[in-house]
Amino acid sequence: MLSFLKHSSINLRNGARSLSSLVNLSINEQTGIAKLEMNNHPVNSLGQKFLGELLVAIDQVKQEKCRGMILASGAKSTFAAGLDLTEVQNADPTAFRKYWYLFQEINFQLYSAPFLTVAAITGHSPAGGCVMSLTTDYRVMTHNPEKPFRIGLNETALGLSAPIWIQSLLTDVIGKRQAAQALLSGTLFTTEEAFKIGLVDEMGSSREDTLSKAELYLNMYRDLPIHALIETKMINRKKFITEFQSGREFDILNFSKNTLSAQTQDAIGKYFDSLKKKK
Ligand code: CO8
Repeated sequence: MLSFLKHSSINLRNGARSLSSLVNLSINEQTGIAKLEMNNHPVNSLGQKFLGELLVAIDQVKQEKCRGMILASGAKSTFAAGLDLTEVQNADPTAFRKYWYLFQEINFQLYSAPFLTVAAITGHSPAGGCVMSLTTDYRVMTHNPEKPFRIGLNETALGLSAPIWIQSLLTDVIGKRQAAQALLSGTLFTTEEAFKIGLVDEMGSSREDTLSKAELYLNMYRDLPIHALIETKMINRKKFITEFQSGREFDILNFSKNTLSAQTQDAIGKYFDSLKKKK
């Protein structure tokens, strides 16, 4: 067994109660709704330090026994840009396994959260950003007709293949046939397209409207007993969680091996260069 899985080398609490500048957590005492805002500017790339801080924040939402949480972004036009490619390029195998463990963990904690969750997707949400939004109970995405935001799993363009648990997250939301096609083509859907196929549940006309709709969704359940909601959600998610846990170690080894292969590293390098050349 991988040693960090056995001994959990990542101490979530670590004595920290105050949050960093990368993560802003506010809790409305009256409604019991937390808003976790990601502020790793410019694009909320999901680097290891940032993921660690998000985990501390989610743990705090649990400790405070919140009813619901909005996962939001403080970035101008991106929800989250996926893994930090500077930490994926030429990574050391041991370090990358820990990185992938952290990425699994953030998604696992969101998916199995003992509170309701909504993603307020106020900008682009490619790759790992899309994965994170898929773990929540509901997705609202800003419709920006002039310059449409996009969401999807574009990993084939980077030479990456989607692990089974990520494929399952997508399949559960948009159906098997549609998910298979989207994964093969690596399509990044506009908000309107994503809404049409059910990848997002609702569209917001602006950042404010998106956040307000996210809150309205959580408030819909205000008068229902939270224990019944959470138990229902857990029953619904149990099969996925069991399969995820039993395949977790294999996924770390396999995804790390594939990602660090010369072929994939080459594709990631070219993709990252093309991002920089865009300017
Ligand atoms: N990692 C590191 N740096 C990044 C990343 C990233 N993922 N994304 C963008 N940046 C950097 C850019 O290089 C740029 O840096 P600089 O200013 O120094 O040149 C800066 O952030 C701003 O980026 P843009 O100018 O591109 O900003 P835009 O607002 O024009 O576009 C986007 C924002 C749409 C988010 C765009 O940056 C983008 O497409 N980024 C890449 C997204 C991506 O493809 N990520 C893949 C990561 S791999 C991953 O998440 C694997 C998930 C799990 C596997 C699932 C299998 C299915």
